[in-house]
Amino acid sequence: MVNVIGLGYIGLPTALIMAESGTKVVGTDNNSKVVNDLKAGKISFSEDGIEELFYGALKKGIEFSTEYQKADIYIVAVPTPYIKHSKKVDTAYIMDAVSHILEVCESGAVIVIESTVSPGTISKSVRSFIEEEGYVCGEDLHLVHAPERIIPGRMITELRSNNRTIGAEDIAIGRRVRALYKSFCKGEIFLTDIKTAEMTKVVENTYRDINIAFANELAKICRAGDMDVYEIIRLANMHPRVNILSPGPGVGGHCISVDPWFLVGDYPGLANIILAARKINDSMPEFVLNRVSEIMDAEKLQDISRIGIYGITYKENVDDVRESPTLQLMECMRRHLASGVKVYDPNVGREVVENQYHELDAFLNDIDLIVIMVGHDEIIENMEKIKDKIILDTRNICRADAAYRL
Ligand code: SAJ
Repeated sequence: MVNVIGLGYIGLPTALIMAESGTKVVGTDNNSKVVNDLKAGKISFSEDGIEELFYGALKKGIEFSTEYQKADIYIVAVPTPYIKHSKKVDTAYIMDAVSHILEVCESGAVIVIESTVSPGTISKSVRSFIEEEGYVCGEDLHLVHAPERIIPGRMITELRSNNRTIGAEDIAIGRRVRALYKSFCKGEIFLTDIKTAEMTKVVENTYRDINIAFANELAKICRAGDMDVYEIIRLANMHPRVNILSPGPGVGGHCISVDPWFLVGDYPGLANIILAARKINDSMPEFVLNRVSEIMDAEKLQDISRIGIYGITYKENVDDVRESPTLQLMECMRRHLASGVKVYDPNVGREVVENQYHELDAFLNDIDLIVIMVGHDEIIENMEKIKDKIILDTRNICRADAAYRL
């Protein structure tokens, strides 16, 4: 039996896919609303293919509870933010989960941490805590790290197809956990030690953050030098060994904008490119605000309340607003005492900002300048509706001659 701890963006799809593939699974979350909703057949976020998976898992008998269970394998998929002042990983949610597991688990249980952590965390924090509680790791309990790699928007497909890395202290235990993941994952699963698996995961997200920062820096250089950054990246990427990502209004989400900080926090003075990349990406909302102000001057627009921000989520076609560039932009505006802009996102039903609209036509009626912060399919399909607006397109989804760009 597997007890999945944390039923959020990663834990829930993982619990569902394991159950659907025939493993007996109980999903546990300390948020009783999440658990009650799941028991009532409601999922708290949307994701391609998750409904079908949910029904498949229910048929196979998945259960949900606020209580930790007696299980052979525990999978911990809880958030790991960074501590704002030190930039180090905040393990509070993991430690809470592990202490609850210790209350119910039996000898021989395996604890698999899926949450992203900085290299050495599982040994320094989790292992030490377990041993302080009187257990012997490797005998009474086994620790494994199986970092998730799935991308929101394609989670279910990627759960089935991505290669994975699993770090274990004991090769036999690593093989056992690999067999569990193999029940639904067609990708290759590589076994290594825990610290290597921890570092590999952080490196993957840091690599992407640096690549995006490079694109964002190029956007700034090209703006200053009057060059077309998109055309330049397109042509440079024709080179067989160049693959530059796309500039944008900033980097959000709970992964790429968080994990690189762990290395900055643990290796200050060494993590230089990593820190610079974080700073560049974090500077993009301010850069967008400067572009808005330049465009307002160029278009002789004075009324801030006629500006509309399209998109609140951290990227296209998801409903997650964590660390979103739009929220960072709103914060920048507040600092500059600019208020009254209108905001709209088709995927965000709940009220998260002031002057938030829930209907595209009503939003468009009330604005002259639209700042596209997120390239949701909805706006790509409705380009006709914004053809008479002044457009700042931060995602390069409009025709080049129809919009201002970064
Ligand atoms: N972004 C750009 N330009 C790009 C690509 C992305 O500005 O060319 C922005 C996005 O708009 C978004 C942010 O970066 O604001 C992050 O989005 P993303 O799609 O790059 O990544 P995430 O955060 O949704 O998911 C990442 C993935 N990691 C890698 O691709 C290395 C995913 O595979 C991980 O599982 C996930 O982090 C995680 O949970 O760690």
